[in-house]
Amino acid sequence: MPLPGSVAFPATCEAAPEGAPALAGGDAATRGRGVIESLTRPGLREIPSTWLYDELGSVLFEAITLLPEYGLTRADERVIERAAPEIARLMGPSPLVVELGSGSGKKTAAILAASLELGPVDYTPIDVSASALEACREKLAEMPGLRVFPTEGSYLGGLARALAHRATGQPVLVLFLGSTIGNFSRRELPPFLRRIRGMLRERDRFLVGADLVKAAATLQRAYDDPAGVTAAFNKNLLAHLNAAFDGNFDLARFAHEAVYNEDERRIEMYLRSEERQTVHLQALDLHLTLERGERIRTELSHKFHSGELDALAHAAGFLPEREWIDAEWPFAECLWRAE
Ligand code: AVI
Repeated sequence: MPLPGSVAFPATCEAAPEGAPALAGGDAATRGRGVIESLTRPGLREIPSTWLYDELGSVLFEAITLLPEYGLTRADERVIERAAPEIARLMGPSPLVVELGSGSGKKTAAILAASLELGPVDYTPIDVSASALEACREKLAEMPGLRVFPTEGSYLGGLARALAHRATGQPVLVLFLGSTIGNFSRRELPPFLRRIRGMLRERDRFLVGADLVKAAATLQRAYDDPAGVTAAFNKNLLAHLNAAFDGNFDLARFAHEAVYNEDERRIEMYLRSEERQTVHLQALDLHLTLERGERIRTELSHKFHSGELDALAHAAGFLPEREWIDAEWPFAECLWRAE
């Protein structure tokens, strides 16, 4: 990322939630099996959304965050800026801040700066992208009193490694920003949150950013922008598969589709086959015949109600402590305390 900066790989390893981003690295064979299983699933062809993020995919995602139609990232940044002093105060001096899917660490600077007013801070950005971590380290290198420990890998594996280095009594703040929680299926999100909680100690905190429900037309434009950046981001997933598995997906024969599913309160992204075609992924020994109009689902992006977020916190063993909402683009930053 997310990626969100760069979100990572995938739905098939470590906990394997359907449609979930960045849970794990995983070896090539495991990743390949995941692709075969999801692409050939009867009734719903799917490719885990983590395949959206290779080097170009991460750059395209960064471009999405600048689109006038995609208000999410700017809302996230605004709320964090506003909430940072209070979060720092609640955490107290010298915390360990761990960020899941840090990307370039742009949003986090406000929290770190507020915390540094109270004393030194340890910061562990976790991301699957080495280049994003390097950018993050460079960006934050100038902050006096900040020690940065970039960790390449999955969310949960990276968090376990970061926590192994916490000093005695050091308070921990885990950040999960940018509404990456929305990219998990509703079924798989609660166990993921419980696993995070299980790794924390009482009074540690978890800051979660979540995009809220808003007008369907607004969401539709955000995920199907007129400049076609999201379409390029979506189609690049096929190029990523081609490169990984010696495939021959022809991107020109697919169309980007983003639909807001009101019942499920989520954007669903698809790639629609524009004609009947057979695709070959040689390294997987997979021949795939797609009918004209047949769709492959590539991402879910859930939108939340604020009460629903509180329920998720309680179910995972957290106490919702504070919530900040952006006035311009409904987006919530939730601070949950482990209890
Ligand atoms: C990373 N994630 C929170 C983004 C979202 O809004 O669900 C990914 C994205 N997909 C299309 N546009 C942005």
